[in-house]
Amino acid sequence: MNDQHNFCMLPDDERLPSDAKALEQDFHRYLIHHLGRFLGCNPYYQFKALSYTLRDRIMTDWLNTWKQHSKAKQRRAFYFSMEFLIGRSLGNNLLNMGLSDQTEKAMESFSLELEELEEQEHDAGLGNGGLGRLAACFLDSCATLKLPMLGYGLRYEYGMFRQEIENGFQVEEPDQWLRGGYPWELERSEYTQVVHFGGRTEHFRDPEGHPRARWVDTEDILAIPYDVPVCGYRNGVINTLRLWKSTATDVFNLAEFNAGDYVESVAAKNEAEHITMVLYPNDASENGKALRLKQQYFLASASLQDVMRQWELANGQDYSDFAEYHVFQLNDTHPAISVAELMRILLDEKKLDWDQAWSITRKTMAYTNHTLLPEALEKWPVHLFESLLPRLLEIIYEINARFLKEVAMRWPGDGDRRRRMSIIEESPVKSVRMAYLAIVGSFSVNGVADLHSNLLKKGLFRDFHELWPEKFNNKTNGVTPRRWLAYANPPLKRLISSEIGDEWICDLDRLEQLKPLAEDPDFQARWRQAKQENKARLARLVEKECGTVFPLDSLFDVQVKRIHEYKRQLLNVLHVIHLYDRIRRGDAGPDWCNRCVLFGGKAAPGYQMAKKIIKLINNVAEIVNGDPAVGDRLKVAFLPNYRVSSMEVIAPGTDLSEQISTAGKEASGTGNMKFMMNGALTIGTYDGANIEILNAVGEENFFLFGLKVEEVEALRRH
Ligand code: 26W
Repeated sequence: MNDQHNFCMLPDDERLPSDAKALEQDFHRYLIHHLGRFLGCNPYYQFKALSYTLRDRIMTDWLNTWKQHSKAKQRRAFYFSMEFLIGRSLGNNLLNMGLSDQTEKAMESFSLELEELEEQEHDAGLGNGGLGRLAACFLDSCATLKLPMLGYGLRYEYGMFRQEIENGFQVEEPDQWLRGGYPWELERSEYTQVVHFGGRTEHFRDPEGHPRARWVDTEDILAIPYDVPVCGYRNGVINTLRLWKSTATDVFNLAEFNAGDYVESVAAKNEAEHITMVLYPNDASENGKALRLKQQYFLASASLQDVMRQWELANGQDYSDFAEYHVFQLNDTHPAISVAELMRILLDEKKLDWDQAWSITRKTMAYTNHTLLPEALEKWPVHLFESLLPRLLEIIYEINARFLKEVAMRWPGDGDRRRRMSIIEESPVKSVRMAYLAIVGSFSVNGVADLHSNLLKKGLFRDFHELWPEKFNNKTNGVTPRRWLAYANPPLKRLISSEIGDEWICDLDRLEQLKPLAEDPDFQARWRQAKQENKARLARLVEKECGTVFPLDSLFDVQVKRIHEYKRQLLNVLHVIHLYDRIRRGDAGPDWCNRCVLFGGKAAPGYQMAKKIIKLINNVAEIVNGDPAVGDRLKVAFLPNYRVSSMEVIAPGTDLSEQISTAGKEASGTGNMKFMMNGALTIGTYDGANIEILNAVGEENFFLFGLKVEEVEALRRH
């Protein structure tokens, strides 16, 4: 019944005190009375006690923000993503809540180190890489900008696998991120939704004679939401990331049950839990995997039903101006089935007619494309839709029929174009082109960097750009300065703030004010000091994880990202071999610059070439580091299990950022931005957001090399 509608905003005196003393008391109470541990217990429980202590202080703003966003006629945005690469939350939330100092003090009274407690937190690794981390950065930025954005995702039991390196090879281990309990989530089972699969459809006319459809004999799965707070930067706004967990309905097949095989009937029921069991660890494609399609529909259906529930609480069944107050941002094509699901709910459940439903859908759906790789453009075989989502397939066919009429009006008789643009690909396997469903159903389609968006308009989506040029736009990626500079790089944060104040933390353009200091010898010395501290921290991590000593006066040359042929880790390691060869043949002259080359990144489990590259890097590291003739002139290391919390240490400690993808392949990149804002120099190709970074910092601060997109295409044609 209640959805926080029945009480007004919490008054200020509802807030808990947040002085060091109060934090100490609550930490102590949680540890003893809630977790039943003594002070000298395993630091993991101290981390949990501190997290609960902080979470208590998030609740008032969280409730008030929710209340604020639930008002009638409040325009809201919803970010639908199969991936949210959150990483750790404790340090980030302390920073954004402005409680770091008093917490540090509170922990000192127990002679505990805050940083050590933060290390106890298991990364929430609910994503593969850039796309998932961008989603998390966007949520942070929307909260800081006070934008009412609600994130919808999946609460995978197992996130991105843990990467072990055994004898130089990648080995995947399950990610047990929930084993100790996730202190930040709040179960909201009162908002459970039902999601349908399978079954068949029936068509009939309703009392007013309108054609209607119903989806019957379905297997129903429950979707239970868990809310994770998203703290704005010291602004009283706590947005929400709502993650769905799948579970079996409590409906039992009595026949089976009575037959006495109770255990089997319970076991059979619980395959429903598998939908959100594991994140797909590929960042290329999962075409054809039924479970992946189930995950996508599960996310779309539970989320849209939840949005309608909230709308109806404040506005009743009146959908006439629903579109004015909602935008659904589709993070790649993974949630694109939302276009058809919104239509299904509006048609079959809210009893709207097609044109009304389609008008709402077209005004509320927006699609972000993150990749130019053809193999990442999702296509689902029609036979999968027929068995899993028959009602959705009918709707997709109708969307396509109406769309192709529009195409035929615009280009009469152009059969080839029809085939090219159809949402349904007829051969080799009859399939649904999810990117086309997303484009046809959206009012906006954006790429994630200037070059990328242009390549979409000229290439991948050329036909659609000719039909709807106004739909296409660019939104170059960004990264949150809170996590990636203010939190990750304390020495540089202090230096910057000592010169230009703190406003840059929420308004990064203010870094321009540092320009006059670029030539100031005192500032340069303090800047180098900060870099040295960060390099020492990174060197400690490398020594701990790889057993390799990185001398601090060497150049730290870093490439960390998912292993892909287009990202060209191979080119990088061939350069390392070249350097080694120069040393061996006595060509490391007086101007030689000692260099430590660091690699990191996971390979998709099935990507054999990527796994071979990891092995090669480890082999080269073994040879180079083991050769007494090399000394400190060259060191190589492959850091295992690269993840968000690794990058928080790596970016600040890097001198040279390797961004060397084949031009035209990296849609944008976001690591390039994290390195740059932490003071690394970039060596890179004219690709993705590198181009915009180059334009921003000037050629003298960017080591550009390699072919441009046009040259690559020309070379490929020979
Ligand atoms: C399993 C299917 C799948 C397919 C593609 C999962 C994930 C993807 C993503 C498109 C891969 C990805 O993360 N793309 C990256 O998105 C970043 C954020 O926009 C960009 O900065 C990177 O250039 C892009 O490779």
